[in-house]
This record gives sequence, structure tokens and C-alpha cells, in this order.
Amino acid sequence: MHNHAHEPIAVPDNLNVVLLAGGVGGAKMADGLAQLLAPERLTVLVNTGDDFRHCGLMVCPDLDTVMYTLAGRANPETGWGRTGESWRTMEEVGRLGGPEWFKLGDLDLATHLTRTHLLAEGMSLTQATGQLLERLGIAARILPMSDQPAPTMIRCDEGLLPFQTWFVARGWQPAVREICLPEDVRASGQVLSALEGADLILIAPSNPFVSIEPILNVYPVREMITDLPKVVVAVSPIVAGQALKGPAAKMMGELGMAVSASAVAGYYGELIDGFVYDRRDDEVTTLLAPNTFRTDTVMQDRAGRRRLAAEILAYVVELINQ
Ligand code: FO1
Repeated sequence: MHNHAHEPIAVPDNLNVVLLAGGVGGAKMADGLAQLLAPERLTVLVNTGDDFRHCGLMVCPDLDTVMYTLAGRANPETGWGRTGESWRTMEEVGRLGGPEWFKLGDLDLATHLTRTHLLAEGMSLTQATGQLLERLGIAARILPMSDQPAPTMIRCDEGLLPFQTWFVARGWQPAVREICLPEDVRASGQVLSALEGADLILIAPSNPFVSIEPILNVYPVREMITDLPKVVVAVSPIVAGQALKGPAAKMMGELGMAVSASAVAGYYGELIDGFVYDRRDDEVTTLLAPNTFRTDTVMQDRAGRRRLAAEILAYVVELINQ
């Protein structure tokens, strides 16, 4: 189905969508859906496994990337942090001998300072995120996957590293042996009710291992997605055998997987009813093949995000009506 921008996009207005997202691909998918769906029809469950305390500040990179992207304030070059940023504070931190490895812009610091303050006042991460969303003028519901800390650790050639140490300080170069996720993390009440009310669970084109798996690992997200009568569709983060951004392709190789859309479909396996992948990739030939949808999955700009979201929703409506 090829939609021109000016044609009204036939979007189902009664479909409750829950998007599992992390990183830049997840934020772009969220933005495409937010352009089409009424705010009460979209909930974005965001990975918080990348979160860490830095200089005493609570930094939540994937929550911020989704928030800034939906607010139209994301830095288009890096994908993280804000656009039009200044760096005076970080420069002075460097001169004073503080840590410089994790770049925090002046406006981005305001987010971390405010979030840290709200948490110190006793708000949950969900509540603090709600206030930031409101102040940023974002109507879509963006929920951290849990209100408890759920740090992802990376077992690599240099030992067991905290996620940001591996991802930023070491530039995700050390070969990954294992992704270590916490055992006893629970979903918040809002996450549970969003999943209960969902007609579609969409897995964004995010890194399956460090963006999506941490969300599924939160109890009882995987169980609810598996047991409840929902349509579950994943979008491949691999395009033409590569990751558009970040370590997904490199990790698949290191974890002994083929770097292909088919391998991603195989990784999600029984969890998914449908799979969206790029026409540049080889045909997916797994059992799922009849329920796959092949299109241009590269989201170049806001219109591209909206186009892909509309195509996916149309595909899902067909799946549901099968
Ligand atoms: N990623 C980097 O590669 N280098 C950075 O200096 C950096 C700073 C940073 C600051 C705020 C923020 O929200 C994200 C930031 N990221 C940076 C990205 C971060 O590592 C995320 O975890 C990745 O985007 C993966 O989700």
C-alpha cells in the first residue's frame, strides 16, 4: 500500500496501541504513531535499563529520547539529548576536573535536575515523567517500564560493565557475551492497565537485547503479552543486514546470530503474531512468513515516521480481521 502524504490516512480510531520502545528507533516509531492516534489510544512503554545516576542526577536516556522526539526537541544528529543545545556547564565541569565522558547539555541538565528533584520529593518515576511530559506539552502516555531501578549490565571482554560504561565510555566496542538483566523488577499499575486495555502490542524497531528484552523482563509484561488475546507485532531494527544506529547488528554477530530480519523474527519467535521488515532484506521464510509485512521501514523524517506508522496500523487491522 503506498500512501501519498496528502491522502487522508485511514487510521482505525478504536485501536488501543501499546508500543514497547527504547533508543532512537523506538522514539521515531512513537512519534509516527503519536501523529496518527488520539493520545488516549497510544501508550509507550519505555526501557529504563539504560538509566543511571550520574553526578547525583537520575539520568533516563530512553525516556528522554522519546520525550524530546515527541516534543520535536530531539537532537537530530545524535538522536539523544536536545536540539539547539549549549555545553557551558559540561565545559566548566571539565575544567573543574569532573566527569566529561557522558555529555550532558545545559538544557538536558535541566531535565535531569528536575527529575532528580521530583524523585527526591517522593514522586515515582512514572509521576515525575508525567510532570515532565505535561510541561513539554506531550499528550501521549509515556510510561517507564517500572518504577523500580532495573539496571542492564553487559558481560563483555572487559568484565561485567554498567550499561552506560559499555555503551558510551567504551563506545559499545567490547564484544558482548551476555546481557544481564535484574531478576525481581515489577511493572507499575499504569503499565499493567495499559497492557490489559491494548488491542495491539507493537515492538518498535529498537535493539531487541538491550531495549526490548529489558521491558519483557519486567514482571509480568512477557506473561501478559503471551497470555492475553492481543495482536503482537515486531518491527525489524535491522535493515539490509545492518542496524541503522547503535550496536544491534554487532551484538547479533557476537551472540552467534545471523544479522538479518529473519533472525530478529526468529528471536521474538512465539511471542509475535506479525513481523514488519524492510524490502531491502531477504524474504523472511520462518513459519511466521504468511503474517509478515514488507515495506520501507526507514523513517527519514516526521512524514516518514507517520507513513510507516500508518502502514503498520493498516497491516495490523488486516491481521486482526483475519
Ligand atoms: N550516548 C553517547 O554515545 N555519548 C554520550 O555522551 C551520550 C550522552 C547522553 C546524554 C543524555 C542522554 O539522554 C543520552 C545520552 N547518550 C549518549 C545516549 C545514551 O547512551 C543512551 O543510553 C543510548 O541512546 C542508548 O539508548
